[in-house]
Amino acid sequence: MSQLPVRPGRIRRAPEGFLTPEQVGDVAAGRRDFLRQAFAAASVTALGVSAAHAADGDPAILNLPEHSTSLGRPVAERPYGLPSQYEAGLKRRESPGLTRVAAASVSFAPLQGLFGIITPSGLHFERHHQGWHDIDPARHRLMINGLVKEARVYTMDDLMRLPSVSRIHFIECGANTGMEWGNVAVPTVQYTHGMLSCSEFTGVPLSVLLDDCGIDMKRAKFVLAEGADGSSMTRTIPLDRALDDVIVAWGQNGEMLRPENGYPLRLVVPGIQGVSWVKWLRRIEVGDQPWATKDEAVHYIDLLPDGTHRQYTSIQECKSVITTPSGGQTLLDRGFHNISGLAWSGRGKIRRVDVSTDGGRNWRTARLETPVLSKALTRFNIDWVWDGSPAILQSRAMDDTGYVQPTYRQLREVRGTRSIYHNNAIQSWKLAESGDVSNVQAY
Ligand SMILES: Nc1nc2c(c(=O)[nH]1)N[C@H]1C(S)=C(S)[C@@H](COP(=O)(O)O)O[C@H]1N2
Ligand SMILES: [Mo]
Repeated sequence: MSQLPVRPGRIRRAPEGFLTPEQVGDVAAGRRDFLRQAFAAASVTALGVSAAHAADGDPAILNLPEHSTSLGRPVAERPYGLPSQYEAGLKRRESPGLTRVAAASVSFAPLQGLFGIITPSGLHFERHHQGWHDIDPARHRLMINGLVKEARVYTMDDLMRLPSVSRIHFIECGANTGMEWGNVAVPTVQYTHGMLSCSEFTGVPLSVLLDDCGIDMKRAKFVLAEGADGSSMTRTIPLDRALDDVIVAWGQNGEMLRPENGYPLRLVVPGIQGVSWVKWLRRIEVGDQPWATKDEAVHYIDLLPDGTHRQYTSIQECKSVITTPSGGQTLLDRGFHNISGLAWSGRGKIRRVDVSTDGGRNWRTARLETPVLSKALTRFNIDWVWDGSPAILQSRAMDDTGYVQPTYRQLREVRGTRSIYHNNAIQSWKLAESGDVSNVQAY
């Protein structure tokens, strides 16, 4: 603490979206008060504040609270652990009115409240075209057919005997940030960027299964992945990619997948938009041409300014966003603040993230926190002293191909303003003198 240029700033992180003022208050209490107390405690030593003064604002130090003098709760009272009651505001949220039925909808991950790069499984975003199911793994089967020497049907037991790998990868829906093409539409980073999550996935490489069935290498060019839900979710994947880093996964963050994320089996297609990560995976067909299914011929395509559509643009290009401070949050005073965010690229590793606090006129290079992994979220941080004047905060990522995340102006020149998918523009957060942070597109 004593290294800080001025005393730490305080932030009210109540960006939970469409909350009532009372609920916002609930969220602001809890962890944030805990932070404030921690800072107050640090200032006792670092800044030489008198113990008497500290005692006023910090009863937990000099007056022992009940939890310091009584017996705590027993082990295994909760056989499966849960977050603290004080973290109840941190949850997935639906965007009201976005879709007509909640079975064909999306819930967004609360990026503003997450640390590091791993998304807790219970907060992973959800996107279902026809609802989710909790499928009995004993009855689930995966079939591989088409241009193979021998079509096979695997049980979960068959699959889980095979050599497995564990890899950390992000998944981003191609429609993430899709509401913002023409104008600012939603208030918080949960809604602008929350169709994004990152987990450690465990499973068998698809190449192992294809090898097991013996691909007809002369004719095979593509595979089709099919889900077991009623949405007929089917996506074409080029064979070279299918043989590269695609995983048939059952594990997510050390345990089985959550039902909402495809339990007991899903496809992990690193770097590729979420729709190809077929959940409740039941079939892989090997073929010689793309299938042009509904989810690739008319959905998940890019409308261009001349009115034509571009198909099969499935790589999630390099992108980043500042998660703290972000829309809906309030800086409670000027002084030191840590600006923190996430960067990712479907083509590889993040090489660099620059941060501007003046709407893109000046840039400073942020610290990339380890690990920096290919096709995974990367956490960045940068120190900042807010002088109390209005500011526009932006982050701009570069990946290891040298590609630089575009501004809205640059992206719209190529893509227009009426697309839905693949918006990877630089996000701007406006910080007002009042300390309130809001979503803007001034640049
Ligand atoms: N079987 C099936 N797989 C599916 C979907 C679906 O509706 N059914 N939705 C897709 C879409 S559009 C996305 S963005 C991701 C979302 O994965 P998640 O719900 O685990 O976040 O799953 C994909 N896989
Ligand atoms: Mo999606």
